[in-house]
Amino acid sequence: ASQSDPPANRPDFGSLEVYYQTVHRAKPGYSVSGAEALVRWRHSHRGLLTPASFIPAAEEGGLIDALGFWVLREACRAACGWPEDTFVAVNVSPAQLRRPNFAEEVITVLQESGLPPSRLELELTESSLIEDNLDVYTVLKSLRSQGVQISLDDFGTGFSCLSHLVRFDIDRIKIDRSFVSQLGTKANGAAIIGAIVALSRNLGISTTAEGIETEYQRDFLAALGCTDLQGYLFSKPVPLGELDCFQKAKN
Ligand code: G
Ligand code: G
Ligand code: MN
Ligand code: NA
Repeated sequence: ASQSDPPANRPDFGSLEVYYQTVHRAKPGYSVSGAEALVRWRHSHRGLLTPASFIPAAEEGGLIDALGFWVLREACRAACGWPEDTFVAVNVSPAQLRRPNFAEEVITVLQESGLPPSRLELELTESSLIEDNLDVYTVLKSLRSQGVQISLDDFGTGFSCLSHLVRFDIDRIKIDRSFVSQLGTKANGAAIIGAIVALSRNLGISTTAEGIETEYQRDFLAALGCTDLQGYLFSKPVPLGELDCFQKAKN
């Protein structure tokens, strides 16, 4: 490649890193059920940047597809080294779902990495589902028919249209940490989470409570019937090499 090539044509993601935050089964014993991939940008002057500071620019600049597939590839490769009963969750921007060949491209990445589709979970936001006209329905149906799991991130903060859960055959919802952080302080947090968990159980949908920072929150949510738990109490997002839980399981 010559130096005059526009950067967008040959994106260099050498400064990006994927961190992983574990997800734990509420029963038994908070064993690791999987991990969420969270991208970071190691900036030469500004240090380690979190996605909020560069994902919006990547979306606007048309780089989110390339970035998203780079993360997906890294995450699938990493998960091949983890126990077979664990998943890797990858966040997907609404713009990525609009690609006509999104489903086929995800399946190709899975095949190249050797990761079984059932071990990949794609985390969507509800705003992705609202853009009905873009045939997100067909894309998700195709992915699910091949075994890929679909979860709804930040559940409860957006439109939370309950019919989406059924129509799109969602496998999991992630209860936003703003509700979890209200536990023990505001009565509403517990009421909302209780309703979400009860509904999900009846629909056969798994629930991950996010942002658990205290033992009180952990025990309360496990007792409510959340299937999985995630948060700083268990682990912060860490580089792949620091995921001790999987290293021990492998030896
Ligand atoms: O890791 P952190 O808490 O800073 O993440 C902030 C947000 O960035 C999260 O809501 C997450 O969904 C999003 N995010 C993290 N990694 C990725 C990624 O690889 N792709 C997309 N589209 N979003 C991501
Ligand atoms: O929207 P999404 O769930 O993908 O965002 C994940 C972000 O939430 C990550 O940036 C991560 O750093 C942050 N996060 C994860 N667990 C906790 C927690 O227990 N407390 C707080 N304050 N943030 C958390
Ligand atoms: Mn997420
Ligand atoms: Na979230």
